[in-house]
Amino acid sequence: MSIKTSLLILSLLSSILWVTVASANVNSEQSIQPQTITLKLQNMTCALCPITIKKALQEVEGVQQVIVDFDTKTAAITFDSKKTNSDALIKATTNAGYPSAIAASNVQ
Ligand SMILES: [Cu+2]
Repeated sequence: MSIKTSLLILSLLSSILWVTVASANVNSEQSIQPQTITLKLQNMTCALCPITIKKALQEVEGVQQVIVDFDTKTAAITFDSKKTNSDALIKATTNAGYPSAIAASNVQ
């Protein structure tokens, strides 16, 4: 086998490897879709409570969207699962005076 042929084989092998790694990256990025959870909140008593809760949640890094519903006493939160998690969100509402628990989640 000539040096030229071995080099060709080597570069072919490395490009195959590169493609494999690249497609693996695409797969893992697809699995990092924004996550959404719904928290059931305690202590919501007045119209200002949702504002306080929303502020507390928005201060958590990675939180993208917060929708607090006073009637159902829930907060729907969209967040980057690489930056935060449900535990941190529950902690944020609890620290603000509103203990919460997960009511629904798309997190597997
Ligand atoms: Cu209130």
